[in-house]
Order: sequence, then C-alpha cells, then structure tokens
Amino acid sequence: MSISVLVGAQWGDEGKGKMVDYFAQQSDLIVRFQGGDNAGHTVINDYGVFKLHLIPCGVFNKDCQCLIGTGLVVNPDVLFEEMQQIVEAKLSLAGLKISSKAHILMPYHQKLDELMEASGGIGTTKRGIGQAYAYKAMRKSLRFEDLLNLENAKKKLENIVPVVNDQMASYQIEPYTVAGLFEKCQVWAKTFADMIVNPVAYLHEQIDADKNILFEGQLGAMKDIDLGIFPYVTSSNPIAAYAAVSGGFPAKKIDKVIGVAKAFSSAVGAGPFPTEEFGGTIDILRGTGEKPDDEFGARTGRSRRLGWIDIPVLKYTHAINGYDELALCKIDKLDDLPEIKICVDYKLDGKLIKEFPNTEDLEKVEPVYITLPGWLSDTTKIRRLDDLPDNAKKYIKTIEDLVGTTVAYVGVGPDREDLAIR
Ligand code: 2SA
Ligand code: GDP
Ligand code: MG
Repeated sequence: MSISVLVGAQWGDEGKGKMVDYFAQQSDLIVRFQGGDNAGHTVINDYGVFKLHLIPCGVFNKDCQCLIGTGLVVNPDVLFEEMQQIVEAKLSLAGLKISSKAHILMPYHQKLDELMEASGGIGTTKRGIGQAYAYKAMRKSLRFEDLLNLENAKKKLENIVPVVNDQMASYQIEPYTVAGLFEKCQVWAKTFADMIVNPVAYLHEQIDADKNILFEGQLGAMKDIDLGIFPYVTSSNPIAAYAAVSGGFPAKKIDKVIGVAKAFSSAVGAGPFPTEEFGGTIDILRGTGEKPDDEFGARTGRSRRLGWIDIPVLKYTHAINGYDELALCKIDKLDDLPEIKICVDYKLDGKLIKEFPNTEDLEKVEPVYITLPGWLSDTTKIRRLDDLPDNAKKYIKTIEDLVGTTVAYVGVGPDREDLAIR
C-alpha cells in the first residue's frame, strides 16, 4: 500500500493530467484534493481526448476509484456536464465519489468572480474559485452534505443569500432568491446523493485495506495562495502537504511526492514570470491551438505565456513539496531546437540572489542562463530514458543536478503511452 501525491512543480499545466492517467493504471484510488473547475487536466488515451476540470484523471481505469475530495469547491452543473462526457465515452462512473465536506460553488460565486475580473483582476479563469473559497472562509457556504438534508440547505441559503445580495447591489445586479437557488439544490440532490461519502471514513477504509492511493493536485506551487506569487495566485494550496489536510489523514503517511514539470515554462494569468520570452524560438512551442498539446488554456482556451525552464522556481517548489521524483513532460517539443536555455540563477540589482524573492522582487529579477546544445532528433518513439539522445540526457541530468532530485519519467508526446521511463 502507498500514498503518493502528484503536484505541479511550476506555474501549472505541466502535464499532470497525462501523468495521473498513467499512474491510475497502478492505483486503486485517485483523489483530487483542491481547487475547482479552473483546472484543465488533459488526458489523451484510447478513449479519446479529454480536458477534465473536476473528475479525477483516474476515471479511465475501471479498477480505480475516484474521489472528489474535501478541499475542492465544486460547481455541480459543471460536474454533471463532465460526467455526461465520461458516460458518452462509454466509461463507468460507478467508482466516482464526492466528499460530503466538499464545498458547493454557487452561481453567485462565478458572477462575482466575473465582476471583479472586469474591474481590474489578476487573470482568473472566471469560474468563481476565489469567491467560493472566500465564502468558505466566511463560513457562509453549502457543502455536499447539505444536499442530503435539504431543510438544512434551505436554512443556510436564508442566511447566505442576503450577504450575497448586499455584495451584488454594489454592482447593480438583480438579487438572487432563496427559492431559485433552493430549486437548484433539489436538482443537485437527486443527481449526486448516491455519490456523497464521508471522506475521512472512506479514505481510512482504503488506507486500512492497503490500497494504492494517489492524490491529484491541480495548478502548480507558484500559484499556491500562501507560498506562490501572491496576489497572482489561486485561492487554494496546490502543494503536497495539503493532500493530508484535504484527505483527513496524518501527513507523515505520505510515502511519495511526484512533481510534474514541463521541459520549458508556461503560465496563464498576470504576475511575474522571470524567464518569459516574447516571439522567437519559444513562441514556436505554442502552436496554433489546433493540436490538443498546443499551449492554450485547457479551461479558457487563452494563449499561455511561455519561457525557458526556470531552476530557481523548481528549487523553490522542491523545498516546499520535497519531490521524490520528477516527471519532466513535453521534452519532445524541444526536439527541433539547436540550442536550449536553462535559467540557473536570478540577479537582483545586478547581484546574484540565494533566497527565492518575493513577488515584487520577482518582477525585477534578471534570469541568468546557461545554454546547452539541442538533440535535433525525434524523441517521440522512445520509451526508456536511457535510449534518449545524449544531449537530451545531458539536459535532464543538468536539471536533476541543479534541482537536486531525480527525473524518473520523461514525457515524449501527449498520449498516455508517450512516456520514457527510467
Ligand atoms: P483562479 O481561476 O481564481 O484559480 O485564477 C487564479 C490564478 O490561477 C491561475 N490558474 C491556472 N493556471 C494554470 N492552469 C489553469 N488551468 C487552465 C489550464 C487555465 C486556462 O489547464 O490551462 O484554461 O486558462 C489555471 N486555473 C487558474 C490563473 O491564471 C490565475 O493566475
Ligand atoms: P495539467 O493542467 O498539468 O494537467 O496540464 P494541461 O493538460 O493543462 O496542459 C498540458 C498539455 O501538454 C496538454 O495539452 C497535454 O496533452 C500536453 N502534454 C502532456 N505531456 C506531454 C508530453 O510529454 N509531450 C507533449 N507533446 N504534450 C504533452
Ligand atoms: Mg491545466
């Protein structure tokens, strides 16, 4: 039995969906442990191309259970839509459960997110994530357990809706009604009641039965609300330690932390991004948006910001997450580059800095690069790390040495099989 946690090691969109789909083949349970439908986790396998927002990427393995965990804020309408897609692909949802303690993301959360973004935001996905967590922190929120006790749900709405409408008034938005929202709860109760579980009891049962459990993080550590580039962050903790909080089990029971990194850098939303490049070589990596692995948001479709790989970021997030191993995705995208740059340090005011800077200073740092020769050959058919071209191995070894951990998996294409393993 083992408990592993898989997290994004950079700014998000590193290839977590693909890696979770791969690991699900050896797992009994996948738990999504934070965030909401701001996530876009791309999975490409024999069943098709999927961009999952809420359902754990273990759903493609019939022997694998999936839990939408306590740390999430879940828009039930989005979840329902996503469940339909899975059913249409002729997959079973029998193993999909929702934590009774997961919070319900309501229509007004999304509306408020849109309104706030319209008046100078940080580039959110406008899915209502920050607002749902804000209402959770205010203790004015419904959880899935309330769908099992609709009287309770109604009482809560009567308490929450006036607060919501006060906020809406400042934007001159029509007030929400308890009746309208309660009607939605009644529909959701019918749809989800059978899937709702007591998460702590459920998880401990799995742990006691010696199951292989993988916790699926979303986004990346640089978007962590506490340790990321605040305020340009999401409103949850996409870091390994939060798996234990969300799962309700002792943190010391985590056996393995897998960091997923991209062979270059990408980010969406505003905020500092030291290695960002405009035009030139890196821009070619974006593609046009026609292919599922082009660099466009898997939730919003917006163009991603791109840059070279950033070792100070990886070292910082390794300090936070403690990677037992890294999966380095999208190395195939570098196949045609004659030279590849690696940012190995930052300079601030002309001086090398040791500590990872705060957000303001991160805007000002100057990346220090080394340049390695490319490998100029096709890696997409390679399945063993040892068989990669020498210069690709040199690129990987340089990253391992600089970050101080092992690259155990290398992504060489978007499909489940496109993986070179150590
Ligand atoms: P939010 O919507 O409140 O969580 O936005 C706050 C910040 O978090 C960033 N963020 C993301 N970063 C990377 N990937 C995300 N998911 C989608 C994808 C992004 C998309 O998989 O491509 O489709 O645009 C994601 N979701 C949120 C966001 O950019 C803000 O910086
Ligand atoms: P996630 O949020 O970390 O799951 O990543 P996204 O799905 O948002 O973005 C990663 C993108 O890279 C998706 O389009 C994947 O299909 C694609 N991808 C993942 N791994 C690889 C890889 O090794 N090679 C290539 N070419 N594409 C990959
Ligand atoms: Mg993504």
